[in-house]
Amino acid sequence: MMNELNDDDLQTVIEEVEVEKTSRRKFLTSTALVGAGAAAVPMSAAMFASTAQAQSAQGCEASVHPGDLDEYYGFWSGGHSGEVRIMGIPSMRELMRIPVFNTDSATGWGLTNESKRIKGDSAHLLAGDSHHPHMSMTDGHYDGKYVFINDKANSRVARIRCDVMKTDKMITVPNVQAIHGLRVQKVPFTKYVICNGEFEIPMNNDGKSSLEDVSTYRSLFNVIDAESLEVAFQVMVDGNLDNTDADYDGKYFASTCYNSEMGMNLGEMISAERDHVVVFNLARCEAALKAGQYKTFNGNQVPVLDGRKGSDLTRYIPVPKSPHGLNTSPDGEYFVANGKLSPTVSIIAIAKLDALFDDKIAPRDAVVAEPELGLGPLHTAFDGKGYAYTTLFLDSQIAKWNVAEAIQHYNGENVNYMRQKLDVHYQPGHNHTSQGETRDADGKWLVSLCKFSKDRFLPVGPLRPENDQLIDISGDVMKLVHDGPTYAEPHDCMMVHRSKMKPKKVWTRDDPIFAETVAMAEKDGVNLTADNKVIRKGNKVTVYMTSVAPTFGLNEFQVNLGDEVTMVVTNLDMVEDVTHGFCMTNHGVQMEIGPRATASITFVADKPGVQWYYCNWFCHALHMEMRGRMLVKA
Ligand code: K7E
Ligand code: CUA
Repeated sequence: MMNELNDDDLQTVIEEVEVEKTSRRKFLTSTALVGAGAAAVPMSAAMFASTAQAQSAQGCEASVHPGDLDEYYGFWSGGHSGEVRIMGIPSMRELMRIPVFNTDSATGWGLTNESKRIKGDSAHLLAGDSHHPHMSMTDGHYDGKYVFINDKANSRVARIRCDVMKTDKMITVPNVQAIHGLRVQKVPFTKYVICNGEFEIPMNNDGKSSLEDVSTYRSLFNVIDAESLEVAFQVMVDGNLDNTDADYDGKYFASTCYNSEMGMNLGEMISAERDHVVVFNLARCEAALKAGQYKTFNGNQVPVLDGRKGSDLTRYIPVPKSPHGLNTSPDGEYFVANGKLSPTVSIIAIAKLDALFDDKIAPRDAVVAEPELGLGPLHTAFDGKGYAYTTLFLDSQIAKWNVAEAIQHYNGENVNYMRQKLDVHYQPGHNHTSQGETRDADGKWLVSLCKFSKDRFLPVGPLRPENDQLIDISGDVMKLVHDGPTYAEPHDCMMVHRSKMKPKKVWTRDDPIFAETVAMAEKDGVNLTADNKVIRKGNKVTVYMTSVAPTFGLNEFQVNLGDEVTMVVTNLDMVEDVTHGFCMTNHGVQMEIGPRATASITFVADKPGVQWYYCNWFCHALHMEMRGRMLVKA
């Protein structure tokens, strides 16, 4: 085993990596060669097949043949596209997109009445910036139930129901601006979703209190009930918050804080040598809440606890310098804060936090190591075998290091905790290991979400894709096995074994996502799975219509110019994979109606004459014929 690498071994590893790089370059100049270096090259289907053989000969399992299923579901954020994507791992095939904070033309997300109800007070917002998708857990294991995701752009949190892979709840978090880091309580179960308010603002941000007095600006840590998606409470802190994670004991949450200086421009924000990690004591927060020790702001009822320096609810652990990622090791031992402007990460021993909250040790005594890894450490992932993998943004590398040995080194022992530095392409932000944020970290795959692809793909104009790289970490040496171009901007991802997931194949008629629409039909005396009816109330017209491939229940219906029309379409097909669409031409009206689902959309019939509607999800050989006329009388 190469588990204990000495310096010479490390040199060998580095040389191997160099050889790989060189052979890749050769490959690029002589296309006839499908050689050893091919594993690191963007692959065509043919190359995929031929390297698959080469790889299986080496025992690498990166290839998934046509028709074969992936071992893991990956949930990728879509950054400022506002969506979430489902990837298959290890194939890196994009399996599905889940519109969340964006507006989606194919599914009608943001346009349908059901999606508008879910978006609630932010139904009018058409854009978002999704960063951190994380799955609910039970006892530190993914439970396949929900994925939660933040919207930095509009201070929102949304929930995706994993049985149907659709967004089913959304909240705009009050009293904060820019929800950034988001994670879930891991133990005993995900009662709470935790997330950080990043930008600091006056607590009563009504434009009447001082706008200039920066000392009154605060940011808040937010604790959200995972079932109701309501804010349970918020905690006021000093500085602003960046990323966060939870322990495996159900006791503590921790967040990195950059800009402890409370600077309002770049120079001020990065002047201090140290910022901090804020640790939140959940039991003490809940007790303070119960005891009524909170205030409210901005005219809403959300309780805000005071967790500023000196509070009993929090501890501030100084770490260098503008730390970014915060990651809990899957053995539950450590919080790791990634230094960003410092070449180090800071390892905080969770076992010492009880003593810290009892004031038996000083904050810095909770730091048990500060290994130097390279330039720009942003995020760290774990393999469950004692190794950590840290992205080095400036070095464009992943550093693999041994956690226990980093601690020994900090204690003065002469050990080399660094195992390998692997070039990635280029400038990685987040990385994530298969199930690495749970007790089931299995040390098989590492994904590096590289912010720049530069020369890795055919040029596509000034705007280039990013590059999500798949790295095999099952052996002693990390091996890059796949490049995956992505559109803006997966910040973060997580990978869950397929055994944990139980997605439905068709909708059930009692699904809460369209329950309100069903209730409306009942009030109108309409049986959605049987009736086709037009109901007029004043100038509001509701059209109830079934769909069975390849026909709609109504070939035509009539309205008056200027009527407000609500289409309620129910898909009666029971066949898996037969989704219908409804599109009213020239009206910007489109939506998906999945098998056994109901969907509705409202618009104004503002064009006279014959207006064709059609099915825009390919459902049948006679899909083109699946259409009808709205007759609009002027
Ligand atoms: Cu891009 Cu997690 Cu928002 Cu780091 S964050 S890179
Ligand atoms: Cu129904 Cu296409």
